[in-house]
Amino acid sequence: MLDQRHRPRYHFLPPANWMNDPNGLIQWQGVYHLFYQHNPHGAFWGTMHWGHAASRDLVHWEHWPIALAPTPGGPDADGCFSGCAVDDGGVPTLVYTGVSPEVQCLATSRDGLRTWQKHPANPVIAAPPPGLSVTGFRDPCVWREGNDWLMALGSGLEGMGGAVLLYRSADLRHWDYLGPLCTGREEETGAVWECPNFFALGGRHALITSPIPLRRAIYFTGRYAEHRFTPAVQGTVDWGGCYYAPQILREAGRTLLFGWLWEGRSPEAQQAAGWAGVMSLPRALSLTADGQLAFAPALELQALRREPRHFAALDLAPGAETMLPGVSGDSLEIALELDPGEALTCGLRLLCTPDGSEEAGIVYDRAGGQLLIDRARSSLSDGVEREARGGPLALTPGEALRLRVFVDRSVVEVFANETLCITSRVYPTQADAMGVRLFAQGGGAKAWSLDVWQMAPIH
Ligand code: DQQ
Repeated sequence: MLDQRHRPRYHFLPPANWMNDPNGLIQWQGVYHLFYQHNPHGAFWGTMHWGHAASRDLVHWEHWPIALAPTPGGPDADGCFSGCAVDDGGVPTLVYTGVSPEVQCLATSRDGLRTWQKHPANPVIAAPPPGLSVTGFRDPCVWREGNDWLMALGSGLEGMGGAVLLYRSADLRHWDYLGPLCTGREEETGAVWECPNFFALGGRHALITSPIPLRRAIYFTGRYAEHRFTPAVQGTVDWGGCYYAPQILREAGRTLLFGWLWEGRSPEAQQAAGWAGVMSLPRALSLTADGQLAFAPALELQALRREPRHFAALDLAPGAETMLPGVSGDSLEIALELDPGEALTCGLRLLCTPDGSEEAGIVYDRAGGQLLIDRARSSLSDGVEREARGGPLALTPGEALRLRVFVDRSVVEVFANETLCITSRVYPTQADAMGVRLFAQGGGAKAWSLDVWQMAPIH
């Protein structure tokens, strides 16, 4: 029943049915735990549960029993929405949103995160602050600050814009509202800020949130003092049009980010496939000198590399397509260092049929100062997304285009020159849509180095 043609082989996804946001990411006694919004009843959004998986290496995941299910008659009767996990003095604790209405709830585990007991006095926050007219009240992000627990809650203020509300508690069970941590203007950054993550990074603070209706995750970096966050820099976490509601995983010396990759095909096709939604690869976050977020695929992913192929100093003639002999596949990692030279556009084509009737392009567009995934010919099916997606990338003179590209059947994740990520979905129809080519147009370019690996499956 599960459509194998487009089902990723080294990205995490549940055995079947629907997945959306990553939830409750935590490392516990050497094991990574990944929870996720899950509908066990079908490949469509509804009856939100928390699915659960665990990993020792961030790459291979074992499916664990569902962690949270709606309790009939309870404050989460209509769904266990997104939230986080914390270590409450040795007790694993989930903090999540119950609906409807949106209220905040707790659950704890006494058997090593396997089963979860809901706090009898749920909800622990039963209503928005009096006098505040909110457009959302969900997705708690909780952290320790001195002797306090602090909670950032995704919200929006009627007629104003997205907001993160800040609460404080001594015991995770009784919460006081401190005020807005940060607010946005609706015309700039949307009406409701879903799934906030607030954390220290590189001597500053960062807020990552997913605003309605932007359909992408954005970030701010700036200063945090006296329970207020003042953004100085704003950016986009991923420009590919399918990456949403990411959550951080904090560990000693490293902050990782996982995001939900939604489908680019119709609800009917998703249900026919029997699954919908993929988890992004984990990416490590850092801060550039000018306050932007920088992204790098987690080092652990290198464990999946097989059959290395290396090419050096390939001259790309204008208008020519450079085939890579012996390179093909739909589960690949590609690392490319490309000097755009005189080319107007240059880059890679992936998932190419030999006759070129299907292919997806990763295109550097010099005049436009952008990097795009060109999906116009990525599928002969007209029932799937095929519009181009991309973001700004202005290379300075002499600067090479540096790409890490992860192809996994219907997922393409692109990391470019540290600060730009483009993750998109593609659905080729032909069995031989497996080729990789390089190209340059309007002038010559040079690939200084190109490495390609087959990626081992994790399922
Ligand atoms: N998904 C959850 C909400 C969250 C949204 C519900 C973001 O908690 O705001 O499935 O994708």
